[in-house]
Amino acid sequence: MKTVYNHHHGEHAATKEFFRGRLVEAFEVPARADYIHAAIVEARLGELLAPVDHGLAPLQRVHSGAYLRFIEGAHAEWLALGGEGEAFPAVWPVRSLRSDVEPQSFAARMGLYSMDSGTPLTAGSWSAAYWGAQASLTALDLVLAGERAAYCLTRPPGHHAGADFFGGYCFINNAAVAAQAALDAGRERVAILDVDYHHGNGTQAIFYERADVFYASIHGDPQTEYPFFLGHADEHGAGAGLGFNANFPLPSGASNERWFEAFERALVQLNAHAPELLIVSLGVDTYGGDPISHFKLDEPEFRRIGQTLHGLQLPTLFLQEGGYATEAIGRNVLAVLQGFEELV
Ligand code: OKS
Ligand code: ZN
Repeated sequence: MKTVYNHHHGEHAATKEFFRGRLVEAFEVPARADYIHAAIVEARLGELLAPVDHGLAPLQRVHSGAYLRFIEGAHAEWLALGGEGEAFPAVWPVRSLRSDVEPQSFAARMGLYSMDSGTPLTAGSWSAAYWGAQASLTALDLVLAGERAAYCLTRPPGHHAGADFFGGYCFINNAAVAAQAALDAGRERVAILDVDYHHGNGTQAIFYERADVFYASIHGDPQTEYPFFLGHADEHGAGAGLGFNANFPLPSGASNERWFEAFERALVQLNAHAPELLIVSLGVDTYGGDPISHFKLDEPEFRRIGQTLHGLQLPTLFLQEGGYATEAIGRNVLAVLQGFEELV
């Protein structure tokens, strides 16, 4: 399998983040992608390619122009106001406050265009996120041209980012950008399967009222797990999209047996939609040793995920999302990809 590697990922390098209200060392660090890169090279998984620049247009198909402009210039604004290091939002337009007027204040716009204080915005965030989206589009091109599968190795991740907000370490929703680009290239039915520990609220929201993208996610129950405010089992889609969204929340600490039960149920629904393309939001924070998550998957289970996905017989695009046990992330990702290729 070929890998498209976002060689700009290291430009997004934060030192600190707010985690449930406390300022801590950042979890979403460049070493994550470096470890995966090393594992792929060492295992000779396949050729590594650089992203081809597809421009802003495919990002604008999913994100609002105002949001993209804000993110591109936000860190420079922060510095111009005397800010240092990474910038965090601190105020949000919650219920009864207006979000239809863009305020002048930088602090206010940080809140308008975000969902949490856990996502540091750094000098290189835009470049890393922009090239991540380009990497996902380049990997999609490989699959549209006939490759059975491709892997997009990128960070920051994407599945929490909505049409006009960042959060959960995500700025550009790479899975949504790729799904929309596949539709724009003539595919009619795309499925996104999100196996990250966290519900992909951004991806769900972007396609919630649409029948051309089916979204399914297996994740920690939002009653106790981030992103808390979306990802419940009763969210089935709305309007034309009713029946095109499927959530499988599991309690924190759920057994591997329960995880695979939910996975199989998600695949039954996915197959019923007869997608022409599968996009996998591949987070490996479901690993038992992950520092911020509470499932128990390990190498054999990651290999089984890959093998099972191979059995769907669909053109498949793997996009990197979460996974914070840095020293184990390479072998966990590799287990999925090698399981898919049945190299093991
Ligand atoms: C900060 C939020 C911490 C959890 C972010 C989860 C990121 C992730 N208060 N998403 O898949 O891995
Ligand atoms: Zn995650």
